[in-house]
Amino acid sequence: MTAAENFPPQRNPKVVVIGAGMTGVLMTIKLREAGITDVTILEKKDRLGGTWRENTYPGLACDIPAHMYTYSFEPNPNWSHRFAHGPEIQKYFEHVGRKYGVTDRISFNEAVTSSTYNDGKWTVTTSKGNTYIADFVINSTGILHHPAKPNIKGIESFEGKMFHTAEWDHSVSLKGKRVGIIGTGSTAAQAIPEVAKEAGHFSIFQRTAQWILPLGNKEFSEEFKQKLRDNPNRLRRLRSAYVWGLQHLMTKAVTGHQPQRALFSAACKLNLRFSIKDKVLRKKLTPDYAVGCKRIIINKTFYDAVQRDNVELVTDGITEITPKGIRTADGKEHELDVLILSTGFKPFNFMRPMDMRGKDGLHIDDAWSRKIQTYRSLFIPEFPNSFLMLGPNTPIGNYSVIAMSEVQCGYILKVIKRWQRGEFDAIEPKPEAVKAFNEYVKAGMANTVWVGGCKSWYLDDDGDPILWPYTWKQWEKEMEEPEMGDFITEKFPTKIAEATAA
Ligand code: N01
Repeated sequence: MTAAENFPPQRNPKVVVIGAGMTGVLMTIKLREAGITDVTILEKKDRLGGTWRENTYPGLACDIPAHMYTYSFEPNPNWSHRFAHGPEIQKYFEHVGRKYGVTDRISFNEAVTSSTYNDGKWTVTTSKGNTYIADFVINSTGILHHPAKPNIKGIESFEGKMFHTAEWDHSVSLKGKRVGIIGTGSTAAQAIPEVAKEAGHFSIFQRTAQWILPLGNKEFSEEFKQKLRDNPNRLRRLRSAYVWGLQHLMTKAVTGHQPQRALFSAACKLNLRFSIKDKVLRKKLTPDYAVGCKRIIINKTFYDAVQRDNVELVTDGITEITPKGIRTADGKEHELDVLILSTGFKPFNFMRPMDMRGKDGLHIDDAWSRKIQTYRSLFIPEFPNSFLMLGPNTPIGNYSVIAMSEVQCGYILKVIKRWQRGEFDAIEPKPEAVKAFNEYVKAGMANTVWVGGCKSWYLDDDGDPILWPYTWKQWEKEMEEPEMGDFITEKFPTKIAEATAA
């Protein structure tokens, strides 16, 4: 550690954290641990938890092993299953929020309406009519929170009940009803087995088949949990084993490492071959793209569900939605009482529709009108002192977003620490650094499986994946220390005087 690093911080920045999901809670804890006390955390809803608060569909679970899907500083020996269910994860975040004194500091039901930058300061306004002035804004607004509803002819004419999986209507009973679901992605694969148990007749409208890795959701015994409680080393080892598995198998499989790719490919293909006996059904369920191109679905109940007597897999394209149901390309009308849209999310919205303006009034929609690009996922060019947690090219392919947020959090704190020392008042990436970063990311994409012949939410309009194309280790290493040569920094004399006077 250098002498400068030992020097006590001289300025206490005002920080606004937007969103109290997994990343916002984490960021608030870490800012406060770093001695940064002037932190405002704004949450549009009445509870923390983000995606785990929003999504309540039956079967909701996390496909990352629970002992790894935890903050590194708050391990949990009490997980009930290998892949924790949604309500249990929500409870975990609520527990962390209380334990670390975050919950009481969150301003709930306060949505940010605008954030505007001017000379080293952000002015943030909210739905409650409040205005906050901040030195830094941390956008912890999540990735998949804007449901994408399909633009299918006649959708507004449907006379039954219709809802998106992220807006599940629990007042609607499915018991004995004619239910339809559009989509067969990660969400649908979890919801379908549960809906199939309830529905009278269940039609699954599949546009594209998915590869499925058959990992069962083991329930942990009380005895096992007690052993983990009694022995924190055992809990650490379990977590490390999952970390190793995901880093060396899963993330390598999707980023161009052939042995791992072959392993996952074989596992998914054998799963399909041995789970589906009927050749016609198997053909319908066979994807025509490489394993991993779309997010690999981890599931052991989907194939059983599609083979139930009350379930029909419809692969003829949807031509329209009628008042009574769905019409497919073969002319058949599938009559439905309830239509579930499991049609995914708009992944490129990030913090929008917030009215966000950077230097010289530049609107975020204009900054990103041609292409969404950042520097190191966190910095939006011309939006100084603003960070975007889990931004584009964060390595999201089948890895824990908590681990990603922790790395990004460490990086942000290092930048803020330099501000505290008075090295600058404003920081943004140089245009050439943004260009170089995006070229570097793009260069790695050719080796990945995401460009393996499928359409997915991983790809932007140019067909460029928004993921990280290299290994997790490489990302972690590159995120260790901000490369200050990549930034434009500014000082504002009046601001320094103000801070010193304070
Ligand atoms: O959404 P998706 P998701 N007509 O975009 C279909 C995370 N997640 O909510 O493949 C007909 O993957 C679409 O068809 P196609 C995870 O990161 C995590 O399932 O485009 N069909 C597809 O089948 C995941 O990747 C967990 O041809 C239409 C489906 O709808 C992400 O969320 C659990 C259509 C959308 O699939 C999104 O998953 C759940 C149309 N007009 C989710 N429009 C964890 O366990 C769309 N489709 C951590």
